[in-house]
Amino acid sequence: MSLDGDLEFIAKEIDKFLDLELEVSSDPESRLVQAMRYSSIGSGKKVRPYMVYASSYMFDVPLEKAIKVGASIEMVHSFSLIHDDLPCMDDDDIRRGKPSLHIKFDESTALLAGNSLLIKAFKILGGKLVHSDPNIRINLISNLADVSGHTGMCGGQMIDLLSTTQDFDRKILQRLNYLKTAALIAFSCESGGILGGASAKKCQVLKRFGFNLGLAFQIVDDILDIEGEERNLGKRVQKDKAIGKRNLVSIYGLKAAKAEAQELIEIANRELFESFGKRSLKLQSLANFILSRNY
Ligand code: GRG
Repeated sequence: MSLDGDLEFIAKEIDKFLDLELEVSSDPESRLVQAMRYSSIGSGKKVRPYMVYASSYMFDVPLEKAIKVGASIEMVHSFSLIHDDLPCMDDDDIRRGKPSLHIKFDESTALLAGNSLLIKAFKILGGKLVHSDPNIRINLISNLADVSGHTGMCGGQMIDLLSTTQDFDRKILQRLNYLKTAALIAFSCESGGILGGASAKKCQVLKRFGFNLGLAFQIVDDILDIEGEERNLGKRVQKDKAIGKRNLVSIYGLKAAKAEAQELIEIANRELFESFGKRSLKLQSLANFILSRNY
């Protein structure tokens, strides 16, 4: 199947799974579930679940296990977008082509929906159907915690918030991208190896691929903030400059930033191919898509 077809298939499988997990009831609190569904089902590229699927494919991990892990990661990602859009963070009114959750619902519900998606992600990873070996489940849970909290995404968001008022150098901005974006992507790429019982060395190669891919992903995201179209991206553009946020693109310039993203993808794909050969082609085509994406 083509990458487009594959991506569409995985997005549908993730939506199906989330639809079952986030069941709306007649309970008085069901507005919260509706909010969780609004932000996680039926929109978004679902590239992180795709990374779980593509790395799982390399180790013959059954699809249903990859979908559960992919959905957990997507829930954490959706949480981060909901909170990122809040007025106290990036203050964005459009996300994934529709009103941000706090606009459609309200700020308090958005806060709770983000928290609940984050918590539900760990509940799913703890389930026996993810893997019969509890050590593997604990490994997945521990890794997801590391890349989501202060040692990952939240830590990166802290630097991001500070970057509007401080003149951070290239090294600190690289750390920002590493924590805020690349850590979760690295875990998504490594998770197929963990699920498939691959050696520590093989998992390390997948993780390294994911870090390079994640760093490129954020550079492309910052380039699209300058060159992209709101109707393709489904979110506001030209935001970073407007609020004086420094990032790697603003300090490198567009041309050098594009070259950097391309080099990161070339290194990532080369190293992956050297270790895994043709089995890694799905992950490699995703990497190429991330470099050339316009949404
Ligand atoms: C605990 C208050 C609190 C915050 C959570 C907000 C936050 C921590 C982290 C921000 C994470 C963030 C927004 C990172 C940027 C990563 C990024 C480039 C996201 C866009 O990902 P895509 O393009 O989006 O995959 P879709 O919509 O396709 O899923």
